[in-house]
Amino acid sequence: RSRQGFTLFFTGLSGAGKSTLAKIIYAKLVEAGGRPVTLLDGDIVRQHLSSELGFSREHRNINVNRIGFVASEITKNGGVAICAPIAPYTAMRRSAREMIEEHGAFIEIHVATPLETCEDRDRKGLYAKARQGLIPEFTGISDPYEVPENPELRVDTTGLNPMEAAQEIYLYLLREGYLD
Ligand code: GGZ
Repeated sequence: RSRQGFTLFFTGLSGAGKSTLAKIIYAKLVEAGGRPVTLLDGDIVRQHLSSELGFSREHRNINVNRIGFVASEITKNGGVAICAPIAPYTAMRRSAREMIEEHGAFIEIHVATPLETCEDRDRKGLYAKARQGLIPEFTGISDPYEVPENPELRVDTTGLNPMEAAQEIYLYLLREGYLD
């Protein structure tokens, strides 16, 4: 495993903590040295790679496929790709996995913070807007999130601070030999 690249694929609701965890892990992996690390954060991807897309199932599929493709290229070249889309459908996560596992490991991390917690936090005010019907097809409110059945890792950030949650992920990578 020490030579192959891998992809960390965070999935979960808006506000679950995906970006925060992805950024911490990114910094840790950069600091640890070794393989080049690329962060494909949801915001950045939506801005630079998928700016024309909305949130219909079809558009989400296209978005997650693009992320999967870029991550598979990075993985193929021995790098680490860190992705953090909502990726609400099992089928889209499966196709990303299939694409990436041709070249290296796919580590799916379900950020399983419950809707209730995400909605309480509502850091961007999106849940309030979605409840008012101002954002159609909002994941968890008026659009589905299919819970991953067999992720490599599941973290719930409800009772943990982000550093602690990131540490769990880091320890997993160590234990599984990804950081040798
Ligand atoms: C879900 C939406 C929506 C709708 C805008 N549903 O918390 P955020 O704001 O910063 O992250 C969410 C982001 C989700 O984009 P993704 O590319 O990760 O989604 S997917 O994987 O399904 O393609 C949220 C914001 O965009 N946002 N409208 N209707 N999230």
